[in-house]
Amino acid sequence: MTATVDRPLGAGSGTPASERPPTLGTVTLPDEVRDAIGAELAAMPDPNTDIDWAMARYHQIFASLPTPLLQQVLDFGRHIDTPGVTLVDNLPVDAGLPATPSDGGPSRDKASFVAEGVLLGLSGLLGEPLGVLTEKAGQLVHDVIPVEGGSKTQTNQGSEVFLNFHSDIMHDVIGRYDVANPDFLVLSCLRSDHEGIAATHYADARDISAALDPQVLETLHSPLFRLNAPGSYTRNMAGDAEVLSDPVPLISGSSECPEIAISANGVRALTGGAQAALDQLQGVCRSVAHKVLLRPGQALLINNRKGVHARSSFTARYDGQDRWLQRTYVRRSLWNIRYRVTSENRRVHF
Ligand SMILES: O=C(O)CCC(=O)C(=O)O
Ligand SMILES: [Fe+2]
Repeated sequence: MTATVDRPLGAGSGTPASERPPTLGTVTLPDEVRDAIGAELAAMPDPNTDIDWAMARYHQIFASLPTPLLQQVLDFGRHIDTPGVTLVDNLPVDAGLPATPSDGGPSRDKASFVAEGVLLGLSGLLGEPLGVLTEKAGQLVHDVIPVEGGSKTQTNQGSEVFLNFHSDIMHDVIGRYDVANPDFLVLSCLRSDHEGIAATHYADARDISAALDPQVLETLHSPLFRLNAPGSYTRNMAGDAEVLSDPVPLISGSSECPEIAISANGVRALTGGAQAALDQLQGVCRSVAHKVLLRPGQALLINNRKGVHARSSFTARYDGQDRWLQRTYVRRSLWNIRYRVTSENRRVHF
C-alpha cells in the first residue's frame, strides 16, 4: 500500500520540530497478521448485539498484534508524551462492501462486521467507546459520510467546504464542552472519496504552540473564548441558534503537554486581542498539520486533547460510492462522565 502521509515543514519561532518528539506515528500490520485478524473478525456477529462480550473478544483478537506494534498503540493511549495522531495501516477489510448510505447511515445492508471489529478493536486498546444521544443518535459506531443537505456545513456531513481545525466537543449543562468530550477518536476508512483527495489533517498543540508568537500563545491560554455547541446539537435542540460555553482558554496546561479545544461550529472571542489570536490560530494549524489521505484498510487514532483535526473539501456524488468512514468516540474511563449516563445503556450518554 502506498504511503499517504504528508508532513509539511513546520515553521515558527519555538523549538524546531526536529528537536521535539514526533507527533505522528505509523503502525503497519504484517500481511499474515492482517489476514489472521481478518479471519477472526469475519466470524464475529454484529457487535451491537452484545457490546461488552464483543469488546472482550476484540481484545483477545487484537492481543495477537506483534508486541512492539501492540505496545505502540497502547502507549498512544496511555502516555502524555506520545504522538497525538497515529496511522494504522494494512488492516483487514470486509469481503464485500454495500453502497455508501446516502442518508449518512447507518447501512442496513452490511453482511459482515470486519470494519466494525477493526474500529472497536483499536478503540478498546485506547479506552472505552461511548455514545452520545445528540451525536449519531447515541450509536457506538458512527458513520462519517457526506450528506447532500449538509455539504456546506462545519460538520462531518460536509464535503464542499474545508472543515476547520476543531476538537470533537459536546454540549454540557456544566457550561464546559471540553470536559466530558471524547479523549480519542478512531477514524477507519471503508471507502475513499471518488478522486482520493479528501484529507484528514491533524495539528498537534505542541507544534502549534512552538509555531505561535509567544504573546498570541499567552492570549490563547487566557479564558477569553466561548465555544459554540456542535452543529448536531444546535440544529436539533436550539433551532440553529448559538449555545455558547462558559469562557475558556483554547490552549491550557504546560508547554510540554498542552491541551487544546476548538469548536467546529464557531468560537466567540471576548476581546479584540482574543479575536486576533483566534484569526491566527487556524492558519498556524494548517502550517504545522500532518495530512493523511485515508484509504480502505487504514485507520487514524486521534488524541482529541493533544491536538485538533480538520478535513479538506472534496466532491461527493451521492451515488452509493462516496467516502465512508466509521468513527468511535473513546474515553479512557467512563467513570467521570457518569453524571451524563442514560438509564437505558451504560455506554450511552446525554
Ligand atoms: O472526515 C474526516 O476526515 C474527519 C471528520 C471529523 O472531523 C470527524 O469525524 O470528527
Ligand atoms: Fe471532528
